[in-house]
Amino acid sequence: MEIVSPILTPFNSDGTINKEALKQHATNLLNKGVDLIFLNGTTGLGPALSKEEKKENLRVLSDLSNKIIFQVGDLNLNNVIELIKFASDYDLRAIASYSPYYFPRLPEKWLIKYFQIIASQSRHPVYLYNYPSATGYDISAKLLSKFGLELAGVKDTNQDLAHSMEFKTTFPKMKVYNGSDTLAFYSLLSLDGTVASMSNCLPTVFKEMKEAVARGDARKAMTFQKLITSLVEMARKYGQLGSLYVLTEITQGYKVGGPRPPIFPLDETESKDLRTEVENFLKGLGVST
Ligand code: ELE
Repeated sequence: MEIVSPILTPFNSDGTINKEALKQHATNLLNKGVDLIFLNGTTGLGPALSKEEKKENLRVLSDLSNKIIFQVGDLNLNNVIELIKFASDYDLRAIASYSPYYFPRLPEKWLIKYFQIIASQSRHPVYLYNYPSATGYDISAKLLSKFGLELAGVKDTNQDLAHSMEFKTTFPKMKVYNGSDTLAFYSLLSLDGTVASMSNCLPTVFKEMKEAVARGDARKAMTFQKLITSLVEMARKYGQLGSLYVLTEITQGYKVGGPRPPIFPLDETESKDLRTEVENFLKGLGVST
């Protein structure tokens, strides 16, 4: 049972990556009980990072590399292969990729071919990052099975937990994580773990939820899930990706820079309103974050 944090990428106001903030944030998350870091994911603004920036993120976290799943997806397969080659010098947990996206009506065969090429190039285990609502393509257990493609793991970002569980029943050895914050408790309970964006700002809550699940205290674990879901709702009002930077600063007490447009930072009033709402909400609960 693992908590995987899709780490945000901290940007400076000039749009460059704030490397010190990234290092500090990753170290803090792991110290507080996060098991693995998912680098260059959606929360890390992966599709908006250049291949050089994706490499830079791994270089910055090279000391922690055995706790890293390195996301290499790109619409240019040459870039993907270059990132896989780059990653071969690091002792990673796995590499991962979302499917090609944007282009409509890609044949199933091409989608599978993309992952077959990745698997043939990587010396590390390969995890599928399946996020149908973002990519437009569902690389389901059925599709993998239809083409006989076996991968080492999957992060399935899907509101349908049964869809994630199907990977486990079809491929019993596959590591299966669900990527929805609102299903984190259920993912810890029934899969190999959760990849949850809110673990950026609530690492201790996730750790305590995992411990509650481990000792069979589902009721307690549910109280943590409710807290996580409430924060998701607060964050979504202002744009979840931008809000996470503010939430992390509020709960962790250090600055993690901001996002990079077109993922816009919250303006001053929005940040203040979010802070007030979150602080009031957390005050009554007496939980550590
Ligand atoms: C999730 C998104 C999913 C996290 C990543 C993640 O950032 O790489 O709102 O459930 O679609 O994919 O946070 O968010 P929802 O794995």
